[in-house]
Amino acid sequence: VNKNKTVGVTGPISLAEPKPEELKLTEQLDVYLHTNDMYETPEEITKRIDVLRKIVQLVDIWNKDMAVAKNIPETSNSGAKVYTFGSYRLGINAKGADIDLLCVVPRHIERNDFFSSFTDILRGEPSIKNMKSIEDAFVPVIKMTFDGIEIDMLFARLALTEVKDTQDLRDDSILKNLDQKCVRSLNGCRVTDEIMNLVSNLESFRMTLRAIKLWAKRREIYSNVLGFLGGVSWAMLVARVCQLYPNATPSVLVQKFFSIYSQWKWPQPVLLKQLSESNMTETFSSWDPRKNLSDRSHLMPIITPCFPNQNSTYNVNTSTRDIMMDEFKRGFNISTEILNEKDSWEILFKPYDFFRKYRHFIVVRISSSTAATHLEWYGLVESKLRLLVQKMEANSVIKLAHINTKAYPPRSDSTEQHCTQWFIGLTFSQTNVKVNLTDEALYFYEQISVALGPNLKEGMNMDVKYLRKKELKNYLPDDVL
Ligand code: 3AT
Ligand code: MN
Ligand code: MN
Repeated sequence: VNKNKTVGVTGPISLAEPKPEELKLTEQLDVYLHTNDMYETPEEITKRIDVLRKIVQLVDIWNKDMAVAKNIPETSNSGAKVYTFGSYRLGINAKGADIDLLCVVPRHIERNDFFSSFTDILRGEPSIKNMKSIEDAFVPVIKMTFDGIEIDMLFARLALTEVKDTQDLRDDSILKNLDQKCVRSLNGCRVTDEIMNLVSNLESFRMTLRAIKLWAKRREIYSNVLGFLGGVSWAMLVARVCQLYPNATPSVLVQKFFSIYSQWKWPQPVLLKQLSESNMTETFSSWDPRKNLSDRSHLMPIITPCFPNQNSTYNVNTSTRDIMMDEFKRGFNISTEILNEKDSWEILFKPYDFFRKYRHFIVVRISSSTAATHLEWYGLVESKLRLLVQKMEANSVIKLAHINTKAYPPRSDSTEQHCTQWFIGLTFSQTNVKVNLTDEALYFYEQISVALGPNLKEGMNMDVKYLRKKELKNYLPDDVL
């Protein structure tokens, strides 16, 4: 650890070294994280390495095939290389997490080859189940389960004749002449690598991030698609705290995290370094509220540290921001008590008691005739739920609309086989109001039907309904309430 390295847009707030009590609290935190599935066993770690090795072997087979098909002499750098990103690359993956991979190829191999000849090779591998290639997505991806481990595999084609083992993906010049899909696919890797580069004490960063991720999941505020924050945003928030307190131990970093973000003057952005300068700004637009009107409406900007800089939190709305700010304040109070040895860690990680917190709810209930249709239907409805929340927020009668990040199955006595329910907790700005949310529901139906377009399948059903607290028991499985 280089203790004098300055990283970040401003210098550190404190260089204080940990005190013995703080180290003891860090140890207790680590025990808590271990007993709550935030670490894998040595066997699980070995299994991941095995799976990765097998994937690289399959890529090597493909490389040989490609050399022949493209009539290119096969050298060690002529084929595809596999990079990891996401939580596995950060070294913080919990039990059961996926592995995020990026396949980087030289210019003679095309995306089309990845989604045809490479997927053919994957199909021949008996350890691979549930393979799904999604070629026409915003970020094309092959999803699969390899020996029980979920894999997301992206693809990027560089404008180079060779990809060397030492190729650093953080180098901006590799983006030149790439198509948008490749730039987006490279982005995950570039961001993960740059975050790690911008933090001086990786071990402290990792433990703190594991703690914050567990806390965010327990408090129901971990979900990019629903308007809360996803893994990359949480990682950047923690990284910034590590920059400000480079020598602090995780018990202190957790408390500083809450202290800083409970007082943060949003929409002031969180930055890990100055916005990147580039001569490619014409081709790839970076987040910049001085230039782009739309960037000015972002409520909680947390900006990725490489070009093109992006706001990782554009889904945040005023309800989700207020909910997260309340959680930061709660976290600050409790973690301060913990540092004063008046509370224990488990208080901080107490699950959010969603169904007791509200008296009024909206249930969005979907069902499908087959499992395959349901997967598609689920993804589509989930990706639009924040629009319903936003619409409800715009209604002056509603003070807060809180979407629960967990989706629930129906009661065991339900006749529907493929069914999912989401719940929104409501508070009103006046008492004794007569609620009529028909407009909001209609708006949501319309958004869904526009998004579905011609993909509407028979057996896709949806129902949006207002519920009082006492009606929840007719919808939720017994063990939830
Ligand atoms: P987990 O441990 O997997 O829960 P993670 O941080 O690895 O945490 P993900 O696997 O969901 O989270 O995402 C890893 C990265 O993949 C983050 C982002 O750069 C990219 N990514 C995730 N979801 C999408 C998406 N829908 N479209 C494009 N990129 C995505
Ligand atoms: Mn992941
Ligand atoms: Mn993933």
